Amino acid sequence: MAVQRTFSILKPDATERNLTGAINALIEKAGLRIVAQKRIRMTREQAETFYAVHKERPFFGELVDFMISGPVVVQVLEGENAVLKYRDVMGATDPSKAADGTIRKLHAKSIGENSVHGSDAPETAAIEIAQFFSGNEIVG
Ligand code: RTP
Ligand code: MG
Repeated sequence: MAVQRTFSILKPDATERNLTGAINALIEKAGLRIVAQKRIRMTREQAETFYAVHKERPFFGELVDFMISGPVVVQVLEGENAVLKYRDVMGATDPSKAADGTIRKLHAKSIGENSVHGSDAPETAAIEIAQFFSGNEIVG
């Protein structure tokens, strides 16, 4: 399996509780390398574009409001099988269903305020990375 990249967001509920270091430690312990990282405040337009796939879902408005409610940390993670590996480290969307030791089991507040985002496929990872980083900001 070749080295792969995935896109990650530490969501506002994580920055609000000062959990970015604790979450980064879990990411690094899993063998993923943080090859780009910045703390930003997403605009409404950025959040709506990012989650456009969910725009017909009942939780879309709430999700966008949450994602712009505070700072987020956007990241590029690199490693073997990074997309699926990070999904495993994150745990299930609903923290009550997440496996022990996962980021969401340990830290998520609810199905909506669930601390992290990770790309669901290599193709979406490439699109999401390009939305937030230029090539020279990623140092592998
Ligand atoms: P993500 O995209 O953030 O990595 O999370 P995911 O793949 O595990 O979940 P997805 O189905 O893509 O949903 C995106 C985000 O929408 C919020 N959500 N709220 N209230 C609800 O029922 C509900 N369902 C989803 C979560 O913040 C979820 O991560
Ligand atoms: Mg998703």
